[in-house]
Amino acid sequence: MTGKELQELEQRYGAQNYQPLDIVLVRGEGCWVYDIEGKRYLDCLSAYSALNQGHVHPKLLAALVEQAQQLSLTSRAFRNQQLPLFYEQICKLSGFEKALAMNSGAEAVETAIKLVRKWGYRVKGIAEDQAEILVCSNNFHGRTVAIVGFSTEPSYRHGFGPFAPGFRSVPYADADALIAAITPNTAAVLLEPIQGEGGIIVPPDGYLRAVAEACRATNTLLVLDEIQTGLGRTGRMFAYDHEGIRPDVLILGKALSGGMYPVSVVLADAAVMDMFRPGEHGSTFGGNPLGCAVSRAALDVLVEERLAERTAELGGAFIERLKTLESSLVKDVRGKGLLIGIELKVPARPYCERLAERGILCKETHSTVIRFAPPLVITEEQLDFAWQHLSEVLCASEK
Ligand code: IF1
Repeated sequence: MTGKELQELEQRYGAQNYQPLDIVLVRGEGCWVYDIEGKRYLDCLSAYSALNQGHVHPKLLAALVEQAQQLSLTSRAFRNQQLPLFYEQICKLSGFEKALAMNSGAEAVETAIKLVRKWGYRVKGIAEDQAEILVCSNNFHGRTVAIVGFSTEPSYRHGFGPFAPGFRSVPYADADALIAAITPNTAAVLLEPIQGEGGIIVPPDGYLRAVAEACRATNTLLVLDEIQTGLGRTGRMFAYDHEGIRPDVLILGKALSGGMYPVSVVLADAAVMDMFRPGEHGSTFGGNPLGCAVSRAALDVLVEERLAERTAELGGAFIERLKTLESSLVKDVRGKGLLIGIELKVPARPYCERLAERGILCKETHSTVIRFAPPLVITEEQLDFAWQHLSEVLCASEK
């Protein structure tokens, strides 16, 4: 079948909840992907940071194949050989005492919400059904009904109510506003260390630290959604490492399995995680041996290939380079590590399309921001290639 035929088939039978670029990808290797016509592209989106380890990493592939030949799923009615090893590895890597595996990011966020509510009632002593969770404006935590219910983006919410109560939103990157909103009924604060979908919004230095201190002082849990920012993306293993703090609950997904299989996890110390008793939470696929085996390999790759350290060096230099772009189109360049937003004064989509023609895959967010987030295994030469085309496309109107 041709790319055009496949596109028409998808259009005819598929729900219309996306508007992708019309590029049909068939193969990937490292930072490169190939479309059905054999054209090669540098992937500068990496499936929204799920492919930190690059496409089809040989170690991940081997782990997947080896485990798939043995056992894929037990359900949690029985034990398997991979889950305990995965739990040990992710706990040691993150420094948390306990882990709870789920599948998608949104599921892990829902899990964290249940966890902190239970803690709010059992430990903080909040009256039944009065627990409140503070979230931030412009947030993105997934697509479930509870989660879109506290989104401030109309297109994510509109027509999907009624929504779950118990969430209140405060302005992002404003520690004073957040601290002022904490009440005795506040079980937790939930936020992203850098807002990804929100447009790569980097809060000022000290923001997370101030929020963490206020949470400690008021006996409120700090829940960080590092589904997009975690696992090396910002140049540290976790984005909160930049601030020298530690949340009470950490949510990971995406790159946790290097794009090979959906795996997410909620991490906390025992005093919080032990709120869950048998029967109170679960998932058919959560913690399955296939996902755990892939995840273990994905974590090995992050550490062995020093992806966080590489990202700090390469990403930091690339952001500085982007800031030297002399283009009247560019309004702002921001980000950390290899989570970079190039904000234009005009819609970004035509520029993403032009870049795609030149063999660079990017995706716009919030209509005017080009999101630049390649796999963390990207080389200096590949970044040069991206730079050359980005600068030509963004400065074309200058010449
Ligand atoms: C899509 C966006 C990014 C996330 C954070 C939870 C989740 C996400 C911080 C939910 C997911 C994904 C969803 C995906 C595209 C992508 C995305 F543009 F939609 F907003 F990355 F910025 N917390 N983000 O970023 O995780 O349930 O999807 O596994 O197409 O909706 P999930």
